[in-house]
Amino acid sequence: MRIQTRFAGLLAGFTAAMAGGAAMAQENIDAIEGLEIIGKPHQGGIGFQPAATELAADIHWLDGMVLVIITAITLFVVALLALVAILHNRRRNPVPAKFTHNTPIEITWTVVPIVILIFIGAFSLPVLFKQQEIPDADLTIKVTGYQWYWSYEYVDDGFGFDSYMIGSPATGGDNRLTPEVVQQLEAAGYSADEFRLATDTAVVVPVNKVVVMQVTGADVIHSWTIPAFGVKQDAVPGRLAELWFKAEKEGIYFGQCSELCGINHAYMPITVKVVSQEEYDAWLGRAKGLYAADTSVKPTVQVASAE
Ligand SMILES: [Cu+2]
Repeated sequence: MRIQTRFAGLLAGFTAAMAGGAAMAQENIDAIEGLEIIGKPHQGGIGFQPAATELAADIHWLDGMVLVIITAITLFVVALLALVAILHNRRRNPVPAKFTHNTPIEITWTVVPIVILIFIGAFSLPVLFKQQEIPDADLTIKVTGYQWYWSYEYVDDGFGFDSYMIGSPATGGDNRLTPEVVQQLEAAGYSADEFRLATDTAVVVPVNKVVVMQVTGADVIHSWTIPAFGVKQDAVPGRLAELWFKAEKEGIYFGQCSELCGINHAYMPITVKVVSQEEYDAWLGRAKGLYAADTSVKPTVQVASAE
C-alpha cells in the first residue's frame, strides 16, 4: 500500500510538473521562497519563542507582569525570614514571646494576598477569554491527531492531507537523523537543525487572517500547539475543540505534539507556514489539484535515492 501511495504521489507530482512547468518540478508543493524560520526552539534558550500573534504577545506580557509580582513576594518573604533569623534567634532573644494572635497583622496577610490575586485575575482572565472566545473564521482547518502524525482537513475547500515528520517511517526513515534524512530536509527547504520539527507537508495559512483550528484525536489524546502563536489544545477522541490565531508575520513556525501519546510521541511535529494571501491562493490551487482528486494520496517528500 505504501508503494502504491508513493507511486500515486510520484505520478501526481509528475503530472503536475508536466502541467505547471519548472515551479512544479518538485513534488513538495509547500516549498515557498524566502520564508524565514521564526517559531523554533534554540539550544540553551530559556525565553519564549517570538510572539507572532496578539494572543502570544498577551501571554508574554502577562508572564512578565506576574514575574514582577512573584519576585517582589519572594524578596519580601526572604527578607522577613532573614529578619527573624537575625533579630529573634535564641542567642539574642532567649525568652521568646508567647502571644499567638495579632488581629491587624492577620487582617493584613489575608487582605493583601486577596488584592494581589484579584489584580492578577483582572489581567489574566481577559487573556484567557480572548483565547477561548472563537471569532468568525476566515479559514477553518480541522486537525486530527493520530499515533503518530497529524492529519489536516481544509474544510472550506474540501481537501485534506497527512503530515509526517521528515525522517519518520512514513517518509522512508526510522526516526533517526541519517544522511538521507538530511537530504530530505534540505530538499524540503530545511536544514538538519530542523530534524524532529519539520514535516513532509505543512499547514499553510494566510498572514493576518483569522484561522480557526478544530482539534480532535483519532485514537488517544494528543495536543496541538504552536508556541509562537500562544495556542495549545488537547486533541481528545470524540470531542471537537477549537482554537484560533491570527499570525501577523510571514514565516515558518514549529510545534510538537504536547500530550504523551505513545512510543513515537516525540516524532509527530507540527509545521505551519504563514504566507501572503497571493502565496496562499497559489498554494491552495496546487493543493486542491494534488489532494482533492484522490483522498488516498498521502504525499511524502521524495528523494531520488530513497529505497
Ligand atoms: Cu503525542
